[in-house]
Amino acid sequence: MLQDVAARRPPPGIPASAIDPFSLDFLRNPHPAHEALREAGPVVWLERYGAYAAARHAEVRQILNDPATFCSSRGVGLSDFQREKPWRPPSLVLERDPPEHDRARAVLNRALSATVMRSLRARFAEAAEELAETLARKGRFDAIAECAEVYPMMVMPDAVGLSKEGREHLLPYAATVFNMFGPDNELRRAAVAQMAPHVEWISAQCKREALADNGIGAMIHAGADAGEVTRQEAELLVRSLLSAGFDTTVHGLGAAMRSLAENPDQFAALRADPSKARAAFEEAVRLETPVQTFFRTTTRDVELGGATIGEGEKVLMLLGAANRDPRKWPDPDRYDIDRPTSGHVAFGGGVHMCVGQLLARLEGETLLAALARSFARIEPDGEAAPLLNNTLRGWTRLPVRVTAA
Ligand code: OVM
Repeated sequence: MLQDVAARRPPPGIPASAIDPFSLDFLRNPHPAHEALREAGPVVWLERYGAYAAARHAEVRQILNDPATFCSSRGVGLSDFQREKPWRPPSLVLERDPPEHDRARAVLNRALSATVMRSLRARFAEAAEELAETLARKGRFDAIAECAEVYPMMVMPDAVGLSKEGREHLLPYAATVFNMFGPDNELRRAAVAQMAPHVEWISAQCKREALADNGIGAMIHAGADAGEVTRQEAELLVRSLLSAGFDTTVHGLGAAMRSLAENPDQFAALRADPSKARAAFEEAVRLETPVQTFFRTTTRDVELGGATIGEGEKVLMLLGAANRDPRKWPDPDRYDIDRPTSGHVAFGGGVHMCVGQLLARLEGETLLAALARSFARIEPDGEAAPLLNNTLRGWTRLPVRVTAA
């Protein structure tokens, strides 16, 4: 198998790279390697995996906007579902192509619509205020364990309608899912070794009987009552929400807190005008890109970045690299809450663009506005520890010190 991959050569004109985007060194600090991959060319051959990679904004956009050529139904991790059995039944949205994708997507669109967000806003804002006040009194705390993980867990399980029992499975399950998109490395093997109890709890929570009858989970099951999807499909759509709706926002909120703590002028600008909270969150997800990568698989010969790629090839989209591409973003490494962030790919793009983006932004906006009102200052208070995950970028430790307003 490894020999197989090593023997494969890129077509003429495509630069080869020995960079491993799933190595621990890369994941600890991806920025130097992102730059190297962007500068190597519009498309790069990853020798280690026998796959292509796109690190520039223009090519990532082209891939996202052409789901017929760059398909998701063969898996959005390194594994090709045409050659390997998926580790769990494929997602009805993430791992499907139009037109089949669209019927399931419509059910999620409705359960995560602007109307539903309006019904959640008051409760989310209240929880954010409560947490921000507690943290302001505390003075020193870990922005991940005591804030970025706490806030979503205060509001989301209740909004979905989950049982009070077993909620501690949510974040480990999501971290597992995101590790499983990667290659067969130590992170993926460690994920496999500990996944069973999380997988079991999650599957049980997807059932209609396990969900409160007034939450987002029940709204998804209403799509089955209406005959839009089957009961079993509704369960898989709840699984999508539990896979993608928790860890992602933890790391989005963590990224925002880190960016604000490290850029006192930007926190001051947010304090001066808390209505910038939404923009401050959006710029943080551009800069840090909690979901760093997804693969696509080509369905035909296609021209990408001036070279031709054959059918059945895996192409890695380096979303985090595209979000710092200097061809697209002036001063790309700078956290600037007044920057126009439109066009960032932290939520992907095209038909698969994050179906939960309104929920993520609601969490980001309400939490950051509350922090801006409760804290006069926020600053780093020791060394942050990076999360090591095959897909997610974030921190496992982020000590900060705040002054109450
Ligand atoms: C899903 C799923 C899982 C992980 C991530 C994701 C970012 C979706 O099960 O549909 O989107």
